[in-house]
Amino acid sequence: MAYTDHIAGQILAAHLKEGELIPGTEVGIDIDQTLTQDATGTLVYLEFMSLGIDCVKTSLSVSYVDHNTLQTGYENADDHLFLQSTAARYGLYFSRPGNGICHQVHLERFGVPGQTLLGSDSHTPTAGGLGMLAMGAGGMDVALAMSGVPFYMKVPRVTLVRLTGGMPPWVGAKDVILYLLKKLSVKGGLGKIIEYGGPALKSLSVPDRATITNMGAELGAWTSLFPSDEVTRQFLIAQGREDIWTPINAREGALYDDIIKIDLSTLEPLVACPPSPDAVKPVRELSHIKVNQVAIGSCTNSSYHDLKLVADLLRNRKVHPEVSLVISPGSRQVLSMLARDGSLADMIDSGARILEVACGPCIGMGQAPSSGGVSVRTFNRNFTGRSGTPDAKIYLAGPQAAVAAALTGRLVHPGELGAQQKVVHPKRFLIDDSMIICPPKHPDKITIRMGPNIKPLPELEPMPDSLRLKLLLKVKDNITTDDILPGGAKVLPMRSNLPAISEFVFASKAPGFAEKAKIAGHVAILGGKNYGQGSSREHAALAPRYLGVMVVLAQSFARLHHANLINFGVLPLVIKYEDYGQIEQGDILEIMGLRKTVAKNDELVVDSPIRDQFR
Ligand code: MIC
Ligand code: SF4
Repeated sequence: MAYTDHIAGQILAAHLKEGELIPGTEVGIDIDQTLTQDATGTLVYLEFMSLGIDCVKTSLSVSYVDHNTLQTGYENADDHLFLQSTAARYGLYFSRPGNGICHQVHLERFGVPGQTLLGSDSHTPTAGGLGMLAMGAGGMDVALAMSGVPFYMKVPRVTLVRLTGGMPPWVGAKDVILYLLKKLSVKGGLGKIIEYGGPALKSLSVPDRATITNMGAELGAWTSLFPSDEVTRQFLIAQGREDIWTPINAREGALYDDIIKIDLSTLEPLVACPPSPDAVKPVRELSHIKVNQVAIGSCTNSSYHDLKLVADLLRNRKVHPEVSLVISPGSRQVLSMLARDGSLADMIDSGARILEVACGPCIGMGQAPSSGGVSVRTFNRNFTGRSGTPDAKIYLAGPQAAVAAALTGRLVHPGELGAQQKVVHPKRFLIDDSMIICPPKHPDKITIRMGPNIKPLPELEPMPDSLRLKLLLKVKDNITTDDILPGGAKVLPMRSNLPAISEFVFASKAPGFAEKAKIAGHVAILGGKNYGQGSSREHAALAPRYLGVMVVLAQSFARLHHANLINFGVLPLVIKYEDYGQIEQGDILEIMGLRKTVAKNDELVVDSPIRDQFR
């Protein structure tokens, strides 16, 4: 059986530019579409400009504004203008602030089954819900893809998740992915594509599928994929885009590296406990937990279907007096439809606080919980500090359990709300693309608008052949990019200003890191397993590099961060478990003959003048 029998293999084969489809080997693939969002996008377009290309070479590229929408100073507003002008200048579509979260809008308006999508955001795999091979990447890789260069990746192994049975009441798509996270952990998808199949597929709508592929990012997988079938076709008809539908299915007898079977009828409502998306427990075991805040939205659970369900559950009920319920719809299409069918009024009447159509609290753009507060969120990440409150406890749940928490003030089984209503999928979504600006006829006449917040890319010194490094920080397993470089309303506006943002490197895990690094000269960091999990933000590689971090040693790296480290000249070195125990914070490390060894892909010797030798 060939690699090209499953869906992943079929799409990869159709886009293969270089190499052979043998798992573990490197191939170059053609990218049809790209997406960027504002928090990573400013750097992407600075990088694209430095390539000297006149116009994007992809069949479609979209620049979204959805993260940095809180305008407490001029910075974010200036960045929006820069992004709007670069989109026009280089032939991209521009989705204006207020139009929605990139992944939700892309699914609604742009995704194409069977095509490839590369996005400067780790949740780009959301479009896998449409049968699109969609992957997150560092901004530099996206800039190169926009200039027509293939995307280089190691051919992934492919896991099949075979779905059977029907979901019991109060169970939803979020519980499917939470179940998988519990089973596989945040490292379980490394080096893999997760493909879905089985007879229960037809009971999962495209938004349901997109919830699952979205949070597949938390498994560490390259991406997740659903077939393109009749369900996909119906969704595209309702979006007025049936002309781009093509069927894609795994061939009879396709062979997978492994198969996981899930009988949906055995699932129950689940919740991920702080501080990791894989710390999953049944909600019924958590009913002793009192809740202060509930946040509904994010690219995981903010479709029309999810929010209609929320509104139906809130109708004629009131939010618990000790809970603040905030709702951020995923797109303008969703919000406008909720407004028209009365759902928005049901939400408002219940006491919900309606937020802007954007990422919002998911990336700490406002709505930080109270000190030590408990927040139940329909989002995909609950890393420490990401909410903006370092000691808040964040639980991740589906919309049903989130509403139950908002109404009762506790983490309870949503069955406590009575019988579950059924939400009917719309035959036709409201289509109005007026907040998407098309590329102009004469892009060469566009002037790029660079406010004072946009600083040019720094010149970095080339990697020397030998290095003497101070190991400034030793950390444990699963260090996130939020630990390395936090998000939030205070730090995110500085994404286009490297000197300013670098002051926040490891700000909460190791206060004073930036200061110490600046005086230490060349610096190394030691991590455990899965170093750099989470976001695609290349700032988490570039800002430490700017401070002098030349080498990161770890037992293993998350894929996106590993690529970003290489792109910005930081050497990611994989070390053995035994060596991790022997290296201590404060050690001096020496590496000789670096260039030749790296070029030959050989083992590097790291010496410690005071301690033993590490390999
Ligand atoms: C996230 O969810 O962490 C983000 C913010 O969307 C990031 C991108 C970024 O850091 O700008 C991601 O997931 O890649
Ligand atoms: Fe935005 Fe949150 Fe989705 Fe990241 S995970 S794209 S911050 S909604």
